[in-house]
Amino acid sequence: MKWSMRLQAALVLLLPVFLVNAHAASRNYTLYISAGSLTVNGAGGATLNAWGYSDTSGSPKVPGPILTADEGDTVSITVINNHTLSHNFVIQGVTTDATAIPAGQTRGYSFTASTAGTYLYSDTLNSVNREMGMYGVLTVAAAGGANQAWTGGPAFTFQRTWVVSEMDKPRWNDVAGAGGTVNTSVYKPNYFLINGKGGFDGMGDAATTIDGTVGQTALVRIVNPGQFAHSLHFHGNHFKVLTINGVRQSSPYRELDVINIPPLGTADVTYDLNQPGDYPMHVHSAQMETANGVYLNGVATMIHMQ
Ligand SMILES: [Cu+2]
Repeated sequence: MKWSMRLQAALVLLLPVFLVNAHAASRNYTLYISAGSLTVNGAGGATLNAWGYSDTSGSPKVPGPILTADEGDTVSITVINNHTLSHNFVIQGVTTDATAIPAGQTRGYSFTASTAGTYLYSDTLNSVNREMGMYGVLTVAAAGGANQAWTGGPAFTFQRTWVVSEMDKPRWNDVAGAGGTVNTSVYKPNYFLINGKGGFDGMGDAATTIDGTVGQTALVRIVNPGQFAHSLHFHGNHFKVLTINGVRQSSPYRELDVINIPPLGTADVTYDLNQPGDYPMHVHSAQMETANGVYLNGVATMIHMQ
């Protein structure tokens, strides 16, 4: 092959890469707000009244679906309120329109995903709406979808998103679900969730567990839409703290084995898979390892290294 032909072939191969990077995509999402239920299985488990966002009409998801975009993408989100109460939709640090969406109404949101990171979306009208399950996560990847925490930032092999939260079934979910008025001065949550799951469900959930081979790095995006702080303890290895509440930390990154995420807080950490074995990740509060006071349940997952 002549050099000119080789050059031409190389250019043809490279062209799509440049096109992908040069042209940000448009992302369109539709979220439906509805009332339904959330079942926590296992010891002390129960079915709770819940409200939430979903990508399908019918029943809520707790948490809502993970919305994704790459840095530079244009994102359009349509929120359809199929519930009997007003709600809203705010992506913390990204959107500012907190207008209530009345029952039966629809509202649109549009923005450019300008900064890679992890963002909480929720209903900000009142704490009851959020407690009932109205929250989820937007993840913005590095430009072009690169496996980097941000463009040019620390690299990872795969990622997980952990949403940690709590619910007070007798005082909040039962009351709000029955159309009553919650006395918000008393909050004694008795259900503790990771990605809407408790105990063995969270420990066995493929979308939640860190599962890979030695030498890989997991990016873990942690979001707390709850009203209690959650202290997450990783066994097996320390992790590096890359961001706290969207603020990028500087290298060398702090290495910890416990991270405390306050209400409405977020953090991105990387976890290097360094030794074969199976290790837990749980919260360092005994109460949060229960469901309705019964052990073992609550916020937990597993780290599997091969
Ligand atoms: Cu521990």
